[in-house]
Amino acid sequence: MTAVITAFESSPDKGRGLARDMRVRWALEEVGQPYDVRLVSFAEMKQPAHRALQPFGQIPTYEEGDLALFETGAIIFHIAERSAGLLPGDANERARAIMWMFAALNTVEPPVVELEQAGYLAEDKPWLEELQTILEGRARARLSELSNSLGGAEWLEREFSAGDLMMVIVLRRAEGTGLVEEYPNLSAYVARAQARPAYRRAFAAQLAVFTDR
Ligand code: GTB
Repeated sequence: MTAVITAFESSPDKGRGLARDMRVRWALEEVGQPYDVRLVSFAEMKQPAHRALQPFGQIPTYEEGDLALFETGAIIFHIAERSAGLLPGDANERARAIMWMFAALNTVEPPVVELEQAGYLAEDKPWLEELQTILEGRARARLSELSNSLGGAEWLEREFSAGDLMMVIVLRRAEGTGLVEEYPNLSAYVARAQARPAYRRAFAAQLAVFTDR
């Protein structure tokens, strides 16, 4: 049964691969699992039919046979658990790869997204600049800690895993802030992941949604 994911019919990022279907596409490409995509408009995402799949009215969703999932962490964990390529076979190494998935989602992504969102949620507020300085400091602290942890290694653990996939996607969300570039090992880490054939196929597929119309 071919999995079906949902993605923006018209992504605000214009195909830069920043919307969250990109991470699911990438995971599917890494394990070689074919998938179909159902594009949804903003209006459709808020309709009962889509909310039955995703209670918060968001993309992406994942459907496969009787199974319907939302939340990219859960979707990628599900994909990674069932096929080789994203989680190590050794139980302890597997646990650490999963730990990095959570670290990406719970520890690194929130300050990165808060910084990004301040710009438009508070764009007309006189205290915006002050807030941005605070949020930038918080995001920088996390990236600095991540940079120290990665050091000169190629990946977060011995081999590439779903933890790296999630972390790289989160770091890409900081694009345009210049923060990742402050840490050459993080920049190189992102570039290394982006050079993976699976990443390139996923990126091309989501870009085609934008360019093919
Ligand atoms: N925690 C959920 C998950 O990981 O699955 C979050 C899902 C989510 O945030 N989905 C967003 C969405 O559907 C799209 S990806 N938003 C519509 C809504 O909430 O009404 C977030 C996103 C959107 C656009 C850009 N961009 O243009 O750069 C980047 C990221």
